[in-house]
Amino acid sequence: MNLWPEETAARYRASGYWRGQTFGALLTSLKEAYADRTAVVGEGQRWTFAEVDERAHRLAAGFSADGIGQGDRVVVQLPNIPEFVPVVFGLWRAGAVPVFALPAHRDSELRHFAEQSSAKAILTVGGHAGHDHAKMAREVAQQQRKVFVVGEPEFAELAASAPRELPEPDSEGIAFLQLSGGSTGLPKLIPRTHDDYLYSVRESARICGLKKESVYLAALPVAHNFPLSSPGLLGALHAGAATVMAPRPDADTAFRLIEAEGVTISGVVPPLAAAWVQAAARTGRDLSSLDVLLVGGAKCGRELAERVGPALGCRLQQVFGMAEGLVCYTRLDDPEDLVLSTQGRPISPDDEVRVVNPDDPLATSGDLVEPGGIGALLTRGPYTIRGYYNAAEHNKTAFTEDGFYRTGDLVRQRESGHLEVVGRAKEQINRGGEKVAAEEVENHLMAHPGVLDAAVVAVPDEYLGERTCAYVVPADGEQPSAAELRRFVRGRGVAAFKVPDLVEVVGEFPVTGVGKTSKRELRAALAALAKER
Ligand code: J2J
Repeated sequence: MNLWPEETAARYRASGYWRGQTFGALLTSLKEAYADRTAVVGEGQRWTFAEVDERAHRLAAGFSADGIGQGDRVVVQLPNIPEFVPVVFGLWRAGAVPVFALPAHRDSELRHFAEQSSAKAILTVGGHAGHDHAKMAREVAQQQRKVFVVGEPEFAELAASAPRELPEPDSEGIAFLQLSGGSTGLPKLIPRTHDDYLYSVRESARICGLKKESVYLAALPVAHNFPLSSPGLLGALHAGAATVMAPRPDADTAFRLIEAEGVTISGVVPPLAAAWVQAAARTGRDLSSLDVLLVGGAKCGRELAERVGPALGCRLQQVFGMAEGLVCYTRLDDPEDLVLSTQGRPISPDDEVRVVNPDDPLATSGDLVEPGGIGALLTRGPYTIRGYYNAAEHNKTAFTEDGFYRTGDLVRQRESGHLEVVGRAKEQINRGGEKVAAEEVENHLMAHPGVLDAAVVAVPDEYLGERTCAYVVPADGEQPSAAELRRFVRGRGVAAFKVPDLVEVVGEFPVTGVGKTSKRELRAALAALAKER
């Protein structure tokens, strides 16, 4: 595993970024400071910091008695329910390492996370949004891994365990594994430490103006890096503020909760922001408590940016972040033009940003473009990883030799340091904030006996920004239909957002001169063609 070089780590400690605190210890100090204040609300529950703390202590003891201890990975697949909080802190206190799956993930993905992390257990709910998660987890776990199901009697028993002292994990060790959006075959796991993540959480809470009176609405699935930490659930907890768990992110649900709970801040992806903006015009709900709306995960165009504030009666804060680390925010006191037309500037004065030659996928930190020019974004800093988990081969190209992460984003940097995201060099489709790796979907398509070759590209979409289009060349004598291929991909057990929106079955790839040499060039040519249509 690549962590930071010791010299760099020493500098991050000396600068006060890394403070030697674990998440378990953080919760203890939050309980002391905010005992009777509400920490989390949802599903008819309302738990104070003291209650969350006690539940997390009991769960930690229960996990530990069940053989989950220091360094053990546990795949966590939970929707936005209050239990998310004590469960995750309980795992942290037991020394375990949550692997954060999204509720949308299906068996092939869950299996991949479990295998890739050598997980000892999978923790999930019975059912959610019409899907039997417990059944899926048991099928994936087989006899090799434990399965914990929130809501089942065995879990209730575990959650009632008598609290006991457990050894503190190392704050510079891995706290959890996040998922990468991915651009190659399968999502990579991102190792985040207590120290590095807590730094980003602490600063995010400050930059987004969170205080103990704030109320954060978790609209997006809370295991994702954005609603988890930008400033998200953890930022809210850190500030002593309450988090309201929205079961769904639609405007009706969100507006009902904003009114009922006096929500002051939330974070959404651009298509959701657009839906909220539209719905605000005809809602009967009182949204006056809402002060800040963060928009990010995909580019928020200027037109949408201009509408957010007036429509929702709040301030817009753009956020450009990644589970690998770097998070940029427009600041609440930034001039309007920067807020509307950039995706913000980095959290830390020690976030190093390099804008390099966009034509060379292996450009190094020295290959700078002229100031203000468009280039590929490289970054390293006190909360950006130096390598994916168990991925030595991939790490050779995903990072430069001097430890910069190749984000795959094309940006332009203003003199103020603010970044404008202008495009992408990675083989990924950003479907309204949900990331789809082209190669992953191509591999699923090519598993179909009627498919010779496939290339998945982004096509512009009015609502989502981008949708996926799969160009498919059939095998000799075969003619699979688009519907059959979409059904096939779905049947492989993948998140619904990865099923190609459009499938074009073609005799050969409709571009000449490319295709046999590099899939990258082929995708670029197909994407250009799809855009013209
Ligand atoms: C353009 N592209 C953006 C933006 C992310 C906060 C917010 C988002 C994420 C996230 C996150 C973008 N404009 N405003 O982790 O803490 C694209 C970029 C980036 C990739 C990362 C957070 N905000 N993106 O989206 O790991 O391409 O994190 O590299 O899912 O999303 O995706 P992810």
